[in-house]
Amino acid sequence: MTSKGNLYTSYKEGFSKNLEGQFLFDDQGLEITYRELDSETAKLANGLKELGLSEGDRVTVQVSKCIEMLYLYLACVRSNIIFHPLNSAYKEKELSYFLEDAKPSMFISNQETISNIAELNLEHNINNLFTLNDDGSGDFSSIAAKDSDFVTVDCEQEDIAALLYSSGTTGQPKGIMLSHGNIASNAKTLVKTWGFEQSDCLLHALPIYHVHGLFVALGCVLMSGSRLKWHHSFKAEEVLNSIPDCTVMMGVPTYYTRLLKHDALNSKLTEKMRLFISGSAPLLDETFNEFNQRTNHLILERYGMTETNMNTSNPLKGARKAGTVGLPLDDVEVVVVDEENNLLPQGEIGNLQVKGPNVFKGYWGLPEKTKEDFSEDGFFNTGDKGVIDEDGYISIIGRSKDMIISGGLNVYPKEIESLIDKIEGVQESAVIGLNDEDLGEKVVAIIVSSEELTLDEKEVIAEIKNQLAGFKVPKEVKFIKQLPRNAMGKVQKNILRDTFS
Ligand code: MLC
Ligand code: AMP
Repeated sequence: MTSKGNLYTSYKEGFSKNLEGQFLFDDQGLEITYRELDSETAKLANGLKELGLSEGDRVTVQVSKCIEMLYLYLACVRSNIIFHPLNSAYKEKELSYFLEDAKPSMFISNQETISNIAELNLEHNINNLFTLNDDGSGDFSSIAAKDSDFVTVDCEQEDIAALLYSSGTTGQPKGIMLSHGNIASNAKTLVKTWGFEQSDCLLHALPIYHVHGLFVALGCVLMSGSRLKWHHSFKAEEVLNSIPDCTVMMGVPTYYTRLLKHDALNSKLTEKMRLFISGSAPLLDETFNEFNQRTNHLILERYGMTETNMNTSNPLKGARKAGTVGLPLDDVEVVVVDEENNLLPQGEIGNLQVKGPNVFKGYWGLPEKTKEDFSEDGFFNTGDKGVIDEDGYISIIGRSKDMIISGGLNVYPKEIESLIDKIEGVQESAVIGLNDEDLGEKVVAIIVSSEELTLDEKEVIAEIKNQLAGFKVPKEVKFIKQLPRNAMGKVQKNILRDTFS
């Protein structure tokens, strides 16, 4: 039976030449070959079938980064079941929203979350609940069947492989439907663009609940049959120790600024490395230059987003220009347009739009919103502002969306403002991103409090910390008498940024 449209089939085409070779290893003695990967994911896919899951069902997983999660991702892909990963930092309120919206047939999380699931009062009933704890314990292991033969499901390239949520300027987070074809085409293009070969070894310290660590990093390895060195999370000292074992590293800019703080980072340490790639947030020129001085490597910056996978990249061979995100990938079209969707000439700043096989199928259950974000000629409006230089290189100049990127994670001010506004004593608030040496941008809350009640920074931070994932919690709170507003009554966040930076 053929299964040409299935993403796993494309992955397997890439790694089948190295079936007996190593796929993954770590410093604790873990080693997995491609054959093991193939049979473990087959057992899990058989298990999902025995539990009655069928094509198009959602499987939500909220666990720390672990091999089981990686197996589950591939088992879902093989079964044409939609994989829905969540940041393990999300708190109850955030979690309930995702579970109500995605309506999964299966949810896997740690013991505490699964035990408390009744308290979420979900309207949607989840038939299959499994536990997987940080130490690997839990009944997740009972899902896998004994049979390690599984014929990867034949499906259309258009079928949805994964659902990843991202918020927006207004409203609740939206489920981004990524198809088998979106993920496969992008991974294939990246393998070619970045010259991945079987002899490569990727340093993998990224989380696997986002496009970057899940599709870009894993995709390049699987499609080229190369290896990866697995890190549970990014810890600079551990990553430095792994550099001599690897040939490629992918990271957000914070990874590079943190590595630069260590004297051990030098050209001797990185001599076997052939490529350092950065993305998910802007890489500062000074980071690019300092990294080059210390290691002789020019970090290759690329640009993408959850809705589109990767769009542009500085070249493997050829000039890597600091402050730019490079050229459109081979199969991706990038244009800069004005507010009326008219194409702008080279050198003018405008809205960045993209088109290609990498671009998502739409927002889960939101056809109208999907339509709004695409132009009539099928380009997706990224919400980023950009400009193209005389050599075709693109620079991201800013964002039309009100979004903060902290350590590579997106934070939407509205979500935090609406919680702050509910705190007794708060009249109104504005949440902004201020430059931060470590995180790129840090979340800062500006509050106008009522005269009768005195509030302090600690109280506000504690209140938000109770309700939202840690990366969204303001690092600082400032109190002012009045928010600056324009003639339309809109808060002028640029003035606040200038005042407090
Ligand atoms: C953790 N914390 C953060 C944070 N991550 N605060 C702000 N921003 C972040 N990104 C907080 C925690 O809540 C905690 O707070 C404290 O920091 C320590 O937690 P930690 O888990 O030990 O943090 P740390 O290991 O330092 O993590 C920072 C990080 C990590 C930068 C290493 O966030 C990370 O790996 N980021 C990468 C994200 C990523 O993969 N993005 C790609 C998105 S895909 P407290 O108060 O409890 O101590 C995408 C598309 C594309 O954008 O183009 O790629
Ligand atoms: P996400 O919604 O997490 O996928 O984040 C995507 C957003 O991250 C993009 O729309 C950009 O604003 C930003 N981004 C990703 N890569 C880069 C980069 N190299 N430079 C600047 N911004 C980036």
